[in-house]
Amino acid sequence: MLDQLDAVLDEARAALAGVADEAQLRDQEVHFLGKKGALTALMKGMRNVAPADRPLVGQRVNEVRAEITSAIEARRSELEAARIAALCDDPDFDATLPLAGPPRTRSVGALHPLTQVTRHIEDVFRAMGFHLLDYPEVETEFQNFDSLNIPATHPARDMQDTFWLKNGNLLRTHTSTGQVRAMRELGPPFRAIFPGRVFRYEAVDASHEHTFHQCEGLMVDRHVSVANLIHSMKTLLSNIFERDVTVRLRPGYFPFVEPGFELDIQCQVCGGKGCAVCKQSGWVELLPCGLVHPNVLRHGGLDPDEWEGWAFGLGLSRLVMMKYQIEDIRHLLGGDLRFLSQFRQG
Ligand code: FA5
Repeated sequence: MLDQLDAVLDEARAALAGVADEAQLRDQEVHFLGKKGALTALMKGMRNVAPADRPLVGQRVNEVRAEITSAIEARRSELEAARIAALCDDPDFDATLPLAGPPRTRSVGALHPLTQVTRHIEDVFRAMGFHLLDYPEVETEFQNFDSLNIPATHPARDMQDTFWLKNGNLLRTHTSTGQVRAMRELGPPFRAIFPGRVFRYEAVDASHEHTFHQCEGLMVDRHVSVANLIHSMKTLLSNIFERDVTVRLRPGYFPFVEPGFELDIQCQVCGGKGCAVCKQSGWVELLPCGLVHPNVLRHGGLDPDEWEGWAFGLGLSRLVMMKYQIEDIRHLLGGDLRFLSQFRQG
């Protein structure tokens, strides 16, 4: 039995030396170590070995198996090294190409629909002489509330549920935080937009996210008018939708504007019939606005007897929903590529 084991080992070594590629190597692996292989066949003869000799023979079987296994691995490494060396010597070999399988198509990224619409808005307002500004998402309580005529005791603070940070700062609940910053930075007269992400601690549904996008518009001059504000908003909407959309203007209350308005758009998802997005009303709140409150101008370092302003706070995420008739706001930041790939351009 021991002689037979040595013979199998010698046979294996000779066979492995003659193996030319991985396929042949696998054949030999099966031939010597497989379930029906030479070593297994030998082991069946164990029952004929005298009981006293079995431990010794068993140990030798294990040694032979280990030696054949390591000889196979060594041969595998040699073959792989030889294959790579041959490739390196081949002048036609291109290491950047996939080695096997069908040719891969390159997947091309695309701008997120929110980014596309934001850029469109920026173009429209830049053409009308507006600055493009960018402000922090982490803000002070003063900037988010007090500077906008919303003192701590004001019930309007409850209108926007807030994510507070441990250090007393907060995640901005609206882009209006930039109003006073812009007044102080630019000095009047000026006109500016500041798009960005905002956060609210509120229940999420088809038209409400905890993280969404707004775009603030602000114009300060000696004399501004509601007519001018409405014209700017109409220009925005006609450029974005490139089709007629029905809107309505109604009075709205915000402590930082006086008078204040709400511009609603007829729901583009259901065509005004009523759905989950518009909560069966047929209308979606889109563009609150108004004339800047004198207290806000004062916080911006401006004399309200000398300067006037108008502002709007566009619900940018909702605008994207309306433009593309998206039936749930949660698709926007959900990260599902099947959804996003629909907005690939060109
Ligand atoms: C504001 O945030 C004011 N800062 C807007 C403003 C600016 C008024 C300047 C006057 C002058 P409001 O909370 O209504 O207002 O939000 C503005 C818009 O953001 C809404 O009309 C809506 O389109 C959108 N919006 C509000 N909450 C959510 C939400 N949870 N998810 C998605 N969009 C929202």
